Amino acid sequence: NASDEVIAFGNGVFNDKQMFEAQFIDGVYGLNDTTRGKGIVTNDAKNANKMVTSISKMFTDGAAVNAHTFAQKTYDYYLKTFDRNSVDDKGFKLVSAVHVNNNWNNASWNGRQMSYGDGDGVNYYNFASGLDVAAHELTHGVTEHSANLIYSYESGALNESMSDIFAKMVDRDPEWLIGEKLIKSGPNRALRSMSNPAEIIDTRTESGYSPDHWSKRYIGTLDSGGVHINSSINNKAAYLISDGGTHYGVTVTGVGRDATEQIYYRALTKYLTKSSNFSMMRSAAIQAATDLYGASSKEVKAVQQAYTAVGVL
Ligand code: ASN
Ligand code: ZN
Repeated sequence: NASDEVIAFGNGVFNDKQMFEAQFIDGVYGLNDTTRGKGIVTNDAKNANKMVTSISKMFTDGAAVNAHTFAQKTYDYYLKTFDRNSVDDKGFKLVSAVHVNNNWNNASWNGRQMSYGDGDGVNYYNFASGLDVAAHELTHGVTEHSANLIYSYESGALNESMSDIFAKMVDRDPEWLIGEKLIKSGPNRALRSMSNPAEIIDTRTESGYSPDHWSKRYIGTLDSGGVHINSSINNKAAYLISDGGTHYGVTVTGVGRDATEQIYYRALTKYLTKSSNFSMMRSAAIQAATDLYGASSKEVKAVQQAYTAVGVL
């Protein structure tokens, strides 16, 4: 019942102050937001997967506070930016589970809900702590309900890249790092870098770093054919379209995030299909930019330059 809806409070994993819609029912407050789509609910995997509750309006589970508010922020981003009502554009109920598994160093989308691990506390902090992680996982839902890119090899790398691209559009991180808040210790300062993929050590590749060009793509079978590895090639293209730069001698004049997110959203929801490859991604982005800004626009030029810069023709 929406009339039981209240504004509640809490601190996130890093003591970030959050305010959010919750529900007051049967004398307790619960992380159930009935004001967005068909609802946003946050559950506790360590308490029989029941909804996270609190006897006061101040919630004390930082992971739950973050998972709940970040799902709300991502929902609001898709609604405001693309007039999309949740992952299926029909208000799909957004359910998150926190404290999943033991010391789990990951987060996931399984087609029905998001899950967040607490991290091992040694190399990683709690995976619910990053807005970009929530936006990444939720974008897997958007992709599933649009292009539905098959999660292996090139189409899988594009699927991963879409999640990274919109993660950085939601949080507007000027550094374009993925999962930077999760890192407690280790050789890298983030899981991935969209601005400079080659700064990230990745022992699975021949170079030992994440690929930033088609010629450096990973062709092995690990990671479902390198879905989290080759995503960096498309990530770099998206970064160049937005912010510009010179990469392997090719100069791109950036057109900013507002245009870039519209181009990728239109490509994802109108032109890409489940078996699209990188070359088709280039064509889809050019077509999307042409629809939105015209064939001789600076946006179309930026897309062409960016994909040429990463070796995708
Ligand atoms: N966090 C990862 C992802 O969203 C989980 C996975 O490996 N599928 O891609
Ligand atoms: Zn992913």
